[in-house]
Amino acid sequence: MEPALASQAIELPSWAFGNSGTRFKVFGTPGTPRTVQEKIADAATVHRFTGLAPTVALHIPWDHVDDYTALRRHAEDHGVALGTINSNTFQDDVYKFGSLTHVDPAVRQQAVDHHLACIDVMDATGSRDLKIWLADGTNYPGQGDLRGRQDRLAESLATIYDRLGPEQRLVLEYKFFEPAFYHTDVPDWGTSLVQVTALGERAMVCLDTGHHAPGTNIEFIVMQLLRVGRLGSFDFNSRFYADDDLIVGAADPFQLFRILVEVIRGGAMDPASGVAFMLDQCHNVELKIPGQIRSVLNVQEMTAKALLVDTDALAEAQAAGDVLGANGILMDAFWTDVRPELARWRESRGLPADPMRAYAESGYQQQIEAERVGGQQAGWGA
Ligand code: LRH
Ligand code: MN
Ligand code: MN
Repeated sequence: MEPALASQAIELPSWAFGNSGTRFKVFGTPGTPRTVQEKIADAATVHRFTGLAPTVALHIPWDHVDDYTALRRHAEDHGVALGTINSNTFQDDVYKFGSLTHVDPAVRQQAVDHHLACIDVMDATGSRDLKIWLADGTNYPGQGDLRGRQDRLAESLATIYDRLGPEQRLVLEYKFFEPAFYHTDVPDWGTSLVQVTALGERAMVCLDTGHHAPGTNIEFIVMQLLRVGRLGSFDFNSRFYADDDLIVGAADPFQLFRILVEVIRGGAMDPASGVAFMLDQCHNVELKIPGQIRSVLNVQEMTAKALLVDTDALAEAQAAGDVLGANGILMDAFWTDVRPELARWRESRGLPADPMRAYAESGYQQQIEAERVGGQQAGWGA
Protein backbone atom coordinates (compact mmCIF):
# COMPACT_ATOMS: atom_id res chain seq x y z
CA MET A 1 0.00 0.00 0.00
CA GLU A 2 0.99 3.58 -0.44
CA PRO A 3 3.30 4.87 2.30
CA ALA A 4 1.08 7.97 2.59
CA LEU A 5 -1.52 5.83 4.32
CA ALA A 6 0.85 5.03 7.16
CA SER A 7 0.90 8.61 8.40
CA GLN A 8 -2.82 9.22 8.02
CA ALA A 9 -4.31 10.64 11.22
CA ILE A 10 -7.95 11.51 11.80
CA GLU A 11 -8.99 13.50 14.84
CA LEU A 12 -12.09 12.39 16.72
CA PRO A 13 -14.56 14.81 18.30
CA SER A 14 -15.17 14.14 21.99
CA TRP A 15 -18.83 15.00 21.45
CA ALA A 16 -19.34 12.08 19.07
CA PHE A 17 -19.19 9.80 22.11
CA GLY A 18 -21.92 11.59 24.03
CA ASN A 19 -25.64 11.19 23.47
CA SER A 20 -27.00 13.53 20.85
CA GLY A 21 -30.13 13.83 18.84
CA THR A 22 -32.42 16.24 17.15
CA ARG A 23 -34.72 18.88 18.56
CA PHE A 24 -37.33 16.13 18.68
CA LYS A 25 -35.58 13.58 20.85
CA VAL A 26 -32.23 12.65 22.26
CA PHE A 27 -31.97 8.89 22.53
CA GLY A 28 -29.71 7.48 25.18
CA THR A 29 -27.19 4.84 24.13
CA PRO A 30 -26.11 2.22 26.67
CA GLY A 31 -22.48 2.63 27.69
CA THR A 32 -22.34 6.35 26.93
CA PRO A 33 -19.47 8.12 28.74
CA ARG A 34 -20.31 9.92 31.96
CA THR A 35 -17.19 12.05 31.98
CA VAL A 36 -14.68 13.63 29.61
CA GLN A 37 -12.20 11.01 30.76
CA GLU A 38 -14.54 8.24 29.57
CA LYS A 39 -15.02 9.98 26.21
CA ILE A 40 -11.25 10.01 25.80
CA ALA A 41 -11.04 6.32 26.75
CA ASP A 42 -13.59 5.55 24.02
CA ALA A 43 -11.73 7.63 21.47
CA ALA A 44 -8.54 5.78 22.40
CA THR A 45 -10.41 2.53 21.77
CA VAL A 46 -11.18 3.66 18.21
CA HIS A 47 -7.47 4.33 17.77
CA ARG A 48 -6.50 0.95 19.22
CA PHE A 49 -8.65 -0.89 16.69
CA THR A 50 -7.79 1.23 13.65
CA GLY A 51 -4.43 2.93 14.21
CA LEU A 52 -6.04 5.96 12.57
CA ALA A 53 -7.19 8.26 15.33
CA PRO A 54 -4.34 9.42 17.56
CA THR A 55 -5.95 12.68 18.76
CA VAL A 56 -9.20 13.85 20.32
CA ALA A 57 -10.76 17.29 19.88
CA LEU A 58 -12.37 18.96 22.88
CA HIS A 59 -15.32 21.37 23.00
CA ILE A 60 -15.23 23.97 25.77
CA PRO A 61 -17.18 24.17 28.06
CA TRP A 62 -18.77 20.80 27.18
CA ASP A 63 -15.48 19.15 28.15
CA HIS A 64 -14.65 21.43 31.03
CA VAL A 65 -12.36 20.01 33.70
CA ASP A 66 -10.50 21.78 36.48
CA ASP A 67 -7.12 20.36 35.54
CA TYR A 68 -6.32 20.18 31.83
CA THR A 69 -2.75 19.08 32.45
CA ALA A 70 -4.12 16.03 34.23
CA LEU A 71 -6.52 15.46 31.34
CA ARG A 72 -3.60 15.59 28.94
CA ARG A 73 -1.81 12.92 31.00
CA HIS A 74 -4.99 10.84 31.08
CA ALA A 75 -5.15 10.96 27.27
CA GLU A 76 -1.48 10.06 26.96
CA ASP A 77 -1.93 7.14 29.37
CA HIS A 78 -4.59 5.88 26.97
CA GLY A 79 -2.27 6.24 23.97
CA VAL A 80 -3.80 9.38 22.43
CA ALA A 81 -3.20 13.12 22.57
CA LEU A 82 -5.57 16.04 22.95
CA GLY A 83 -6.11 17.96 19.74
CA THR A 84 -8.12 20.93 18.58
CA ILE A 85 -9.90 23.07 21.14
CA ASN A 86 -13.35 24.17 19.95
CA SER A 87 -14.84 27.28 21.48
CA ASN A 88 -18.53 27.61 22.20
CA THR A 89 -20.42 30.89 22.21
CA PHE A 90 -23.70 29.44 21.06
CA GLN A 91 -25.42 28.26 24.18
CA ASP A 92 -25.59 31.19 26.56
CA ASP A 93 -28.53 33.59 26.72
CA VAL A 94 -26.16 36.52 26.53
CA TYR A 95 -25.28 35.52 22.94
CA LYS A 96 -28.87 35.63 21.67
CA PHE A 97 -27.97 38.43 19.23
CA GLY A 98 -24.38 37.46 18.57
CA SER A 99 -21.06 36.90 20.28
CA LEU A 100 -17.89 38.18 18.58
CA THR A 101 -20.11 40.40 16.39
CA HIS A 102 -22.45 41.67 19.12
CA VAL A 103 -23.26 45.40 19.14
CA ASP A 104 -22.66 45.60 22.90
CA PRO A 105 -18.93 45.81 23.69
CA ALA A 106 -19.48 44.03 27.03
CA VAL A 107 -20.94 40.97 25.31
CA ARG A 108 -18.17 41.00 22.70
CA GLN A 109 -15.62 41.16 25.51
CA GLN A 110 -17.25 38.19 27.22
CA ALA A 111 -17.04 36.21 23.98
CA VAL A 112 -13.42 37.25 23.43
CA ASP A 113 -12.59 36.29 27.02
CA HIS A 114 -14.04 32.83 26.44
CA HIS A 115 -11.65 32.40 23.53
CA LEU A 116 -8.72 33.61 25.61
CA ALA A 117 -9.69 31.02 28.22
CA CYS A 118 -9.71 28.41 25.44
CA ILE A 119 -6.14 29.40 24.58
CA ASP A 120 -5.21 28.86 28.25
CA VAL A 121 -6.67 25.38 27.85
CA MET A 122 -4.58 24.87 24.71
CA ASP A 123 -1.44 25.82 26.62
CA ALA A 124 -2.18 23.09 29.14
CA THR A 125 -3.30 20.43 26.68
CA GLY A 126 -0.54 21.12 24.16
CA SER A 127 -3.11 21.76 21.43
CA ARG A 128 -2.13 23.54 18.25
CA ASP A 129 -5.50 24.74 16.97
CA LEU A 130 -8.26 26.94 18.30
CA LYS A 131 -11.31 26.28 16.19
CA ILE A 132 -14.00 28.94 16.10
CA TRP A 133 -17.46 28.39 14.79
CA LEU A 134 -19.97 31.15 15.46
CA ALA A 135 -23.73 30.91 15.58
CA ASP A 136 -23.80 34.67 14.95
CA GLY A 137 -26.27 35.86 12.35
CA THR A 138 -29.75 37.27 11.88
CA ASN A 139 -33.15 35.88 10.98
CA TYR A 140 -34.70 38.86 9.22
CA PRO A 141 -33.51 41.42 6.69
CA GLY A 142 -32.84 44.64 8.51
CA GLN A 143 -32.34 42.93 11.88
CA GLY A 144 -28.64 43.75 11.93
CA ASP A 145 -26.10 45.84 10.09
CA LEU A 146 -24.29 43.25 8.01
CA ARG A 147 -21.22 45.39 7.52
CA GLY A 148 -20.92 46.59 11.10
CA ARG A 149 -21.09 42.99 12.29
CA GLN A 150 -18.28 42.04 9.92
CA ASP A 151 -16.12 44.89 11.22
CA ARG A 152 -16.72 43.91 14.83
CA LEU A 153 -15.92 40.30 13.98
CA ALA A 154 -12.58 41.36 12.50
CA GLU A 155 -11.74 43.33 15.62
CA SER A 156 -12.68 40.52 18.01
CA LEU A 157 -10.75 37.94 16.01
CA ALA A 158 -7.67 40.16 15.97
CA THR A 159 -7.71 40.36 19.78
CA ILE A 160 -7.95 36.57 20.03
CA TYR A 161 -5.28 35.99 17.39
CA ASP A 162 -2.86 38.26 19.25
CA ARG A 163 -3.00 36.01 22.30
CA LEU A 164 -1.95 32.85 20.39
CA GLY A 165 1.44 31.33 21.07
CA PRO A 166 3.96 31.07 18.20
CA GLU A 167 3.04 27.44 17.49
CA GLN A 168 -0.70 27.91 17.80
CA ARG A 169 -3.24 28.61 15.07
CA LEU A 170 -6.72 30.05 14.77
CA VAL A 171 -9.09 28.14 12.50
CA LEU A 172 -12.34 29.81 11.43
CA GLU A 173 -15.22 27.57 10.39
CA TYR A 174 -17.96 28.75 8.06
CA LYS A 175 -21.59 27.68 7.72
CA PHE A 176 -24.19 29.23 5.52
CA PHE A 177 -27.23 28.74 7.75
CA GLU A 178 -28.41 27.55 11.15
CA PRO A 179 -29.12 28.57 13.81
CA ALA A 180 -29.53 31.90 12.00
CA PHE A 181 -31.54 31.64 8.81
CA TYR A 182 -31.37 34.98 7.00
CA HIS A 183 -27.64 35.50 7.21
CA THR A 184 -24.73 34.14 9.19
CA ASP A 185 -21.64 36.22 9.82
CA VAL A 186 -19.24 33.60 8.47
CA PRO A 187 -21.37 31.94 5.81
CA ASP A 188 -18.77 30.76 3.32
CA TRP A 189 -15.13 30.03 2.64
CA GLY A 190 -14.67 33.42 1.01
CA THR A 191 -15.70 35.28 4.16
CA SER A 192 -13.62 33.00 6.33
CA LEU A 193 -10.63 33.49 4.04
CA VAL A 194 -11.02 37.28 4.03
CA GLN A 195 -11.19 37.32 7.83
CA VAL A 196 -8.27 34.97 8.46
CA THR A 197 -6.04 36.57 5.84
CA ALA A 198 -6.40 39.87 7.68
CA LEU A 199 -5.19 38.21 10.88
CA GLY A 200 -1.91 36.67 9.82
CA GLU A 201 -0.17 33.52 8.67
CA ARG A 202 -1.38 31.31 11.48
CA ALA A 203 -5.05 31.89 10.80
CA MET A 204 -6.73 29.31 8.61
CA VAL A 205 -10.10 28.17 7.28
CA CYS A 206 -11.99 25.12 8.55
CA LEU A 207 -14.09 23.33 5.98
CA ASP A 208 -16.99 21.37 7.47
CA THR A 209 -18.34 19.20 4.68
CA GLY A 210 -21.92 19.59 5.97
CA HIS A 211 -21.91 23.38 5.82
CA HIS A 212 -22.59 24.02 2.15
CA ALA A 213 -25.66 24.44 0.00
CA PRO A 214 -26.72 21.23 -1.75
CA GLY A 215 -24.83 20.76 -4.98
CA THR A 216 -21.81 22.82 -3.94
CA ASN A 217 -18.58 21.58 -5.49
CA ILE A 218 -16.70 21.08 -2.22
CA GLU A 219 -13.56 19.64 -3.80
CA PHE A 220 -13.13 22.88 -5.70
CA ILE A 221 -13.06 24.77 -2.39
CA VAL A 222 -10.54 22.26 -1.04
CA MET A 223 -8.35 22.83 -4.07
CA GLN A 224 -8.53 26.62 -3.79
CA LEU A 225 -7.83 26.78 -0.05
CA LEU A 226 -4.88 24.41 -0.43
CA ARG A 227 -3.64 26.43 -3.36
CA VAL A 228 -3.44 29.58 -1.23
CA GLY A 229 -2.16 27.70 1.85
CA ARG A 230 -5.16 28.44 4.04
CA LEU A 231 -6.88 25.12 4.56
CA GLY A 232 -6.42 24.57 8.29
CA SER A 233 -8.77 21.71 8.90
CA PHE A 234 -11.66 19.56 7.83
CA ASP A 235 -14.73 18.75 9.85
CA PHE A 236 -15.76 15.57 8.05
CA ASN A 237 -19.32 14.28 8.13
CA SER A 238 -22.00 13.58 5.59
CA ARG A 239 -25.41 14.94 4.92
CA PHE A 240 -28.49 14.15 2.93
CA TYR A 241 -30.35 17.39 3.58
CA ALA A 242 -28.92 19.96 5.99
CA ASP A 243 -26.11 19.81 8.55
CA ASP A 244 -26.93 16.17 9.27
CA ASP A 245 -23.60 15.25 10.94
CA LEU A 246 -23.92 11.66 9.70
CA ILE A 247 -21.05 9.23 9.24
CA VAL A 248 -18.56 10.59 6.71
CA GLY A 249 -18.80 8.81 3.38
CA ALA A 250 -22.22 7.42 4.21
CA ALA A 251 -24.30 9.75 2.06
CA ASP A 252 -21.93 10.31 -0.83
CA PRO A 253 -18.73 8.23 -0.88
CA PHE A 254 -17.90 9.57 -4.34
CA GLN A 255 -17.84 13.13 -3.01
CA LEU A 256 -15.46 12.05 -0.25
CA PHE A 257 -13.26 10.41 -2.90
CA ARG A 258 -13.22 13.61 -4.98
CA ILE A 259 -12.30 15.67 -1.93
CA LEU A 260 -9.43 13.31 -1.13
CA VAL A 261 -8.20 13.45 -4.72
CA GLU A 262 -7.78 17.21 -4.25
CA VAL A 263 -6.20 16.68 -0.82
CA ILE A 264 -3.54 14.50 -2.44
CA ARG A 265 -3.18 16.82 -5.43
CA GLY A 266 -2.67 19.74 -3.03
CA GLY A 267 -0.01 17.95 -0.96
CA ALA A 268 -2.16 17.82 2.16
CA MET A 269 -1.51 14.14 2.89
CA ASP A 270 1.90 15.24 4.09
CA PRO A 271 1.59 15.89 7.84
CA ALA A 272 3.90 18.88 7.34
CA SER A 273 1.10 20.58 5.39
CA GLY A 274 -0.59 21.17 8.75
CA VAL A 275 -4.07 20.23 7.55
CA ALA A 276 -6.04 18.63 10.38
CA PHE A 277 -8.46 15.90 9.33
CA MET A 278 -11.20 15.88 11.91
CA LEU A 279 -14.59 14.32 12.20
CA ASP A 280 -17.54 16.40 13.34
CA GLN A 281 -20.31 13.90 13.72
CA CYS A 282 -23.08 12.82 16.03
CA HIS A 283 -24.42 9.33 16.39
CA ASN A 284 -28.10 9.58 17.14
CA VAL A 285 -29.33 6.03 16.71
CA GLU A 286 -26.22 3.93 16.10
CA LEU A 287 -23.57 2.84 18.59
CA LYS A 288 -20.98 5.55 18.95
CA ILE A 289 -17.66 3.69 19.04
CA PRO A 290 -18.40 1.52 15.98
CA GLY A 291 -19.84 4.67 14.36
CA GLN A 292 -16.47 6.34 14.78
CA ILE A 293 -14.59 3.22 13.66
CA ARG A 294 -16.71 3.09 10.51
CA SER A 295 -16.06 6.79 9.90
CA VAL A 296 -12.28 6.64 10.05
CA LEU A 297 -12.28 3.49 7.92
CA ASN A 298 -14.40 5.29 5.32
CA VAL A 299 -11.84 8.10 5.15
CA GLN A 300 -8.99 5.58 4.91
CA GLU A 301 -10.76 3.61 2.19
CA MET A 302 -11.48 6.66 0.04
CA THR A 303 -7.91 7.87 0.56
CA ALA A 304 -6.58 4.52 -0.65
CA LYS A 305 -8.76 4.80 -3.75
CA ALA A 306 -7.72 8.39 -4.37
CA LEU A 307 -4.07 7.34 -4.14
CA LEU A 308 -4.72 4.87 -6.95
CA VAL A 309 -5.45 7.57 -9.51
CA ASP A 310 -2.89 7.26 -12.29
CA THR A 311 -1.90 10.91 -12.23
CA ASP A 312 0.52 10.70 -15.17
CA ALA A 313 -2.08 9.11 -17.40
CA LEU A 314 -4.64 11.61 -16.15
CA ALA A 315 -2.43 14.59 -16.97
CA GLU A 316 -1.82 13.13 -20.44
CA ALA A 317 -5.51 12.62 -21.09
CA GLN A 318 -6.28 16.14 -19.86
CA ALA A 319 -3.61 17.67 -22.06
CA ALA A 320 -4.90 15.73 -25.05
CA GLY A 321 -8.46 16.92 -24.48
CA ASP A 322 -9.51 13.33 -23.94
CA VAL A 323 -12.60 14.03 -21.87
CA LEU A 324 -13.88 10.50 -21.47
CA GLY A 325 -10.40 9.05 -21.08
CA ALA A 326 -9.62 11.44 -18.22
CA ASN A 327 -12.91 10.77 -16.53
CA GLY A 328 -12.39 7.02 -16.99
CA ILE A 329 -9.01 7.18 -15.24
CA LEU A 330 -10.58 8.83 -12.21
CA MET A 331 -13.48 6.40 -12.16
CA ASP A 332 -11.18 3.36 -12.45
CA ALA A 333 -9.58 4.38 -9.17
CA PHE A 334 -12.94 5.04 -7.53
CA TRP A 335 -14.38 1.67 -8.52
CA THR A 336 -11.34 -0.34 -7.38
CA ASP A 337 -12.17 -2.40 -4.30
CA VAL A 338 -9.33 -1.59 -1.92
CA ARG A 339 -10.82 -3.37 1.08
CA PRO A 340 -8.99 -6.73 0.82
CA GLU A 341 -5.64 -5.04 0.40
CA LEU A 342 -6.32 -2.63 3.25
CA ALA A 343 -7.23 -5.59 5.47
CA ARG A 344 -3.92 -7.30 4.68
CA TRP A 345 -2.05 -4.04 5.20
CA ARG A 346 -3.65 -3.54 8.62
CA GLU A 347 -2.68 -7.04 9.67
CA SER A 348 0.89 -6.45 8.57
CA ARG A 349 0.93 -3.52 10.99
CA GLY A 350 -0.41 -5.51 13.93
CA LEU A 351 -3.95 -4.15 13.59
CA PRO A 352 -7.13 -6.18 13.16
CA ALA A 353 -7.94 -6.88 9.50
CA ASP A 354 -11.56 -6.01 10.21
CA PRO A 355 -11.71 -3.38 12.99
CA MET A 356 -15.53 -3.34 13.08
CA ARG A 357 -15.65 -7.04 13.76
CA ALA A 358 -12.72 -6.99 16.15
CA TYR A 359 -14.44 -4.30 18.20
CA ALA A 360 -17.72 -6.23 18.23
CA GLU A 361 -15.89 -9.32 19.47
CA SER A 362 -13.70 -7.50 21.97
CA GLY A 363 -16.22 -7.24 24.80
CA TYR A 364 -15.53 -3.50 25.26
CA GLN A 365 -19.11 -2.54 24.41
CA GLN A 366 -20.55 -5.02 26.90
CA GLN A 367 -18.12 -3.81 29.53
CA ILE A 368 -19.01 -0.11 29.19
CA GLU A 369 -22.71 -0.92 29.07
CA ALA A 370 -22.40 -2.77 32.36
CA GLU A 371 -20.16 -0.20 34.02
CA ARG A 372 -21.63 3.11 32.99
CA VAL A 373 -25.04 4.27 34.01
CA GLY A 374 -26.45 7.71 33.10
CA GLY A 375 -24.19 8.69 30.19
CA GLN A 376 -23.67 12.31 29.20
CA GLN A 377 -25.39 14.22 26.49
CA ALA A 378 -22.99 15.41 23.80
CA GLY A 379 -23.48 19.02 24.78
CA TRP A 380 -26.72 20.37 23.45
CA GLY A 381 -29.16 20.89 26.28
CA ALA A 382 -26.73 19.37 28.78
C1 LRH B 1 -21.64 23.76 13.84
C2 LRH B 1 -20.55 22.77 14.07
C3 LRH B 1 -19.31 23.38 14.70
C4 LRH B 1 -19.56 23.09 16.15
C5 LRH B 1 -20.08 21.68 16.05
C6 LRH B 1 -20.66 21.09 17.27
O1 LRH B 1 -22.69 23.22 13.10
O2 LRH B 1 -20.23 22.11 12.89
O3 LRH B 1 -18.15 22.73 14.27
O4 LRH B 1 -18.43 23.22 16.95
O5 LRH B 1 -21.00 21.77 14.98
MN1 MN C 1 -18.19 21.58 12.38
MN1 MN D 1 -21.99 21.62 11.77
